[in-house]
Amino acid sequence: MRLFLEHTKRQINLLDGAWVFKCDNNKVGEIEKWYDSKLDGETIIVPSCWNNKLGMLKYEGVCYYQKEFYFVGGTLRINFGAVMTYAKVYLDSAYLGEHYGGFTAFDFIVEKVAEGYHTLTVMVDNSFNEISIPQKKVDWAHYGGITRSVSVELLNKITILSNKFDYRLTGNNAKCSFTVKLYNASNKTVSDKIKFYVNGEKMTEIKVTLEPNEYKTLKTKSFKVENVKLWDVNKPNLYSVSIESSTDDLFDRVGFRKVEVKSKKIYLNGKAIKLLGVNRHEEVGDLGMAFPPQLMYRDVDIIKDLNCNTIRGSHYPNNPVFVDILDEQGMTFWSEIPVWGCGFSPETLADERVIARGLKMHQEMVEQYYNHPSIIIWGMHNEIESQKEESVNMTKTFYNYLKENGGNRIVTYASNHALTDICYEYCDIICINQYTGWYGEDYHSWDKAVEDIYSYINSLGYGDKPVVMSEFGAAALYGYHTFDNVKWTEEYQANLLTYSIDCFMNKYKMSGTYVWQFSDIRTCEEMGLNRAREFNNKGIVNEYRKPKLAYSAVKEIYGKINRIK
Ligand code: ADA
Repeated sequence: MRLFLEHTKRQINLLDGAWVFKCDNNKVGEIEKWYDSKLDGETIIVPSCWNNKLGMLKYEGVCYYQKEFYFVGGTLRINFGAVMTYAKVYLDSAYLGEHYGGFTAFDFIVEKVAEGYHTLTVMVDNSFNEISIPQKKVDWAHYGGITRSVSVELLNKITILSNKFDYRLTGNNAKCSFTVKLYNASNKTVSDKIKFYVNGEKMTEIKVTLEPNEYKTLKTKSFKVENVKLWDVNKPNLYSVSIESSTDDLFDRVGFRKVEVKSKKIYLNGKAIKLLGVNRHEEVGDLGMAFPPQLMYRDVDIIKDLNCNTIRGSHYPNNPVFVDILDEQGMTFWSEIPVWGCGFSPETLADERVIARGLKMHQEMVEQYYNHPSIIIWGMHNEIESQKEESVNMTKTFYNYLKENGGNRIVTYASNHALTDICYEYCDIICINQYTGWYGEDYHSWDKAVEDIYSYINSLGYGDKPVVMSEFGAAALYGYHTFDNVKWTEEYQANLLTYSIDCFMNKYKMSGTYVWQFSDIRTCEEMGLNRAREFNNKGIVNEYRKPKLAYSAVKEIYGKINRIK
């Protein structure tokens, strides 16, 4: 699902709604071939997390999902928005394939499907092992299920499977090209003319001939779009781009903008920008990570009211609908993959299988989110042991891939080893997670801590890289107040955040801050007892978006910084 129609010619059947669901506690589903017959289960609504079924809050393991649908016959494409975390998919008992990774879309194309009723069965597994990404120790709840939309499509002759739109700006003139992946869905050779449009105006066309069921990736010759209106913070100028064959089309939206990093600063469209943001998990109350689109709008409204110009999608690719909203609201975004922190041992970080899996997640993220103008930062990983040799290969591999393939974006990672990190070579901006005043000393010692950070960075010769505080904050229990400045109160959190942001932005003129975090989120037992309610309580709103005192404190200081800029 997107905020606009991606296809007008293609016949699409959304399979959201009631599915049959059965928990496979004893892992007998594969042996008993549950995908081979009608699943004898209960009803679940897709998309959702199975954790909000009573009794399943902490379920980790396998469940089966099944749905019957009618298909007119021909070449079928099945799309999954996201399944947490591992999926094996069957159509009418035939195995179609698998996908690992809970936060990106995947699809299967099946040729020569007969007209009539068909059964789709999905085995979903959210358990962990030594090469899981993330690992079991992670600071969010272990959700499972089909968490984003599912659809089936009829593909007809030459279809357009994907579109990557590239441009290079000189002033307000853009030199552009499309790279498209085409597929011939018929069992005959087909010739066709593929037409490419920007805002409805035809820019170029290509004649193609594809053999039966052939895939082909094509890049158009470049063309100019003159006097473009740039996409910017609060100026979300979007252009519609589309590709058309005789039998299919594909629509997307792009924005023209330029991100640069030079002499300690981040520039958007030639102007230095201070990133004022929050970290946000795509998680809400009892619904977990199957986040309803209307509430996405509400979150963005709240975050705009907070005077932010950026959001970090901690710690995984967010629903494309959310990123569409940011595109059309002029809010910048940091998108990352769930290689999260202390769950990964140094050996795991060096494990080629983990690096390959992480790289695949980056590839999927780049392919699926490439055209979004709001994404100005790719995040490689978060709080890994980047002070240890074992992290270097992973960081370098991810960095090289993203620099080469990620488009005009900043590439970085969030380090919690500010004074010992050995990977700063592989990032465009240095991003620090540090909780002075919460886990560590008094927050009044931030000034010294920041000076130490700068002197370490300078000593390595990276003094020219902008520095951003990608996480800092304190927990506060919603509604817990005091006359004294003590931990867990709303007052303490508000005071700590005001002091910290003032120190980072006003005193040390850093390039940005991302408060940890926007809302309280459910977490897991592995995080231990300092997670009261088994929640990460560092939200400046609670899990139902009720504001804590810190909300108005951050709003005030971000508002003032915005005004002086
Ligand atoms: C880390 C981590 C967050 C969260 C935070 C905290 O910085 O990246 O996901 O766990 O710590 O609350 O301690």
